[in-house]
Amino acid sequence: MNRGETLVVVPTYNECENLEELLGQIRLHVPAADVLIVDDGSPDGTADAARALGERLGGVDVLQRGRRLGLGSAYREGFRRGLERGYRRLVSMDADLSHEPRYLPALLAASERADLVIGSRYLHGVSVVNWSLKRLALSVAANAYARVVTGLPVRDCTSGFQCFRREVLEAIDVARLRFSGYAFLIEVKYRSHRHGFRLAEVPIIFVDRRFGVTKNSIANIAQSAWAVWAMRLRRG
Ligand SMILES: Nc1nc2c(ncn2[C@@H]2O[C@H](COP(=O)(O)OP(=O)(O)OP(=O)(O)O)[C@@H](O)[C@H]2O)c(=O)[nH]1
Ligand SMILES: [Mg+2]
Repeated sequence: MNRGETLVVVPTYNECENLEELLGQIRLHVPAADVLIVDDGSPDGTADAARALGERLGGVDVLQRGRRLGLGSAYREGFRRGLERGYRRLVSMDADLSHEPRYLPALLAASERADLVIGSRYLHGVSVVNWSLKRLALSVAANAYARVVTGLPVRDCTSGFQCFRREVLEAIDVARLRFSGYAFLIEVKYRSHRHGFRLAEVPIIFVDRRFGVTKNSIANIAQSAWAVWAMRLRRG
């Protein structure tokens, strides 16, 4: 992989405690990849920490926004910047190390044969560590529901660990995606599939966050429940 070819986009809100390990591991496993942190004015100083680590490691850019605008919006802006700068592959991943950077080489390798590669928790049974039974049941049920409603041929419809070829993001017109949270993650996959792109999954072991607090909410899940119907009925 050449420098300037792959950009890893990481949305952050109060992820200061996870940044050093995250950026160090990305550098270790995919030394040529650049990173874009999209921070929404985290009160814990995530953006400053990212800049300081970036000076040490190189290849780390910070897109700082004034206030919390949501995961979907962070990805829309991050992807737009990545496309403007000419990257051929754009990766989405969480900052809390649930998406371990050691899987990045497998994601990138699979993207030689697929247009959108998904790091999947549900490819071979369930590979999630440290979730309560309740949370696991909710995620499995939400995935089954999303799969049935949208007809998406993937096991993990809500995964945020993905590698897009730039053509996919150009074709689905990222700026026009409407949803946020989990619904956004389903929407990018759905629209990619509807455009006829090849989707592939690679297995990952998803580990619950050790540091920091969740930004997930019941409202996010509830919004996604109707959003999948909106996607299907719009047939976009
Ligand atoms: N820029 C930005 N990032 C966000 C926002 N909400 C969440 N994130 C980031 O999106 C990623 C996923 O959020 P998480 O809180 O880990 O969501 P989750 O994985 O469903 O839940 P837990 O891991 O249990 O906390 C993390 O890197 C967050 O910091 C937001 O409004 N703006
Ligand atoms: Mg998380």
